[in-house]
Amino acid sequence: MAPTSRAAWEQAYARVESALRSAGAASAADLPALEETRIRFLGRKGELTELLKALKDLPLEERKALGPKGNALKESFEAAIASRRAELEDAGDAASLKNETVDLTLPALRPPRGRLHPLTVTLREIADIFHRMGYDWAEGPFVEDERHNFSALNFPPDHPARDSQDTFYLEGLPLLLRTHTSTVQIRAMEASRPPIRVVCPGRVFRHEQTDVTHSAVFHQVEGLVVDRGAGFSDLKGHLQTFLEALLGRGTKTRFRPSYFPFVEPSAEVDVKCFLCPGSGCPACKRTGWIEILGAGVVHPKVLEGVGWDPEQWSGFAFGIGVERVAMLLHGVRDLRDFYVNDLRFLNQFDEDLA
Ligand code: 2NL
Repeated sequence: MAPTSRAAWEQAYARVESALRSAGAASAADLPALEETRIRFLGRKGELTELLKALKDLPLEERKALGPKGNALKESFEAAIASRRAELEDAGDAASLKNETVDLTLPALRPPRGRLHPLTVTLREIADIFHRMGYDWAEGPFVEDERHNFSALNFPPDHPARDSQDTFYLEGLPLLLRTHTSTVQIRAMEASRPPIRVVCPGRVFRHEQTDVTHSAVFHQVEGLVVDRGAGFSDLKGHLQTFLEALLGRGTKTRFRPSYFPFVEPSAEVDVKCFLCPGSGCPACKRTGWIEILGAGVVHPKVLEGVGWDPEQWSGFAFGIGVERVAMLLHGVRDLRDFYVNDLRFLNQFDEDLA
């Protein structure tokens, strides 16, 4: 029943105030209980709401006297609700943070990590061995002139390697893509004076069809030593040292006569097959020997061509195919696997490159 007199309203006020005190906004156990209490008193039909509504039925003078009292009660209740709500919300945040703690003892996620291409690793491995043997490292341009690629290396003007069947020429220019890194050794000689001991690693280009052992783009490490009295026995010693460092101590080698226009005498070097016990396998084509590089004593014409006196200076040189070495070291059967960047292939080199 809505109170219609001042005394009745004050009685109702006392009841509501006492109920508020015993309901204890400040002691609500959780947010739903707090909301229930709020609605009980301040909902549309709440006890405090009704008390305030009842003011309108009182005479103006009494309304003026009692209104502030009712409003003060409402405001203090609202303040109590708000402060308890803040308390409960903070406690909730703390509890959920507790569930989100980080276990610092868990192993870390391993971030995906890039690594070097197997050809890069092989090229560096080869060049590093020569570096330890006192060789410098030199690089040069892919685009070359005929002189550095052919003439300075004693290729006669009608040599078939000069043909556009075998060499990529730049359209309308007297330039080509180098077919070996000997060009860099010519440049190194032109730029300095003897003695010299240098390796020239890099990419080379030949106009040929791609198959399991050939590619139009491949990589070489060439080496050159020029010194007083340097000759074939020094070549044999350096290559034996290199091949034992690359393939293991006691590696057996064999030098067979060969021909390259820029060296004389000239040889192809084989190593005892390390994949079969000498009985013959596909890698050694059933011969028990694997061809690994070409080499020879620098032709006097090559020294003369760069203005070095072949009466005073002599030297030796060699050329190593990086793809061929990488295939032998890792048992890769198809050279094209190196160029397609198939991760199923590349990931197999994980351990080597760790
Ligand atoms: C091969 C053969 C060879 C050379 C490269 C060379 C460089 C100069 C002078 C003389 Cl500047 N020679 N390089 C010599 C012999 C063989 O490579 O079959 N490489 C895969």
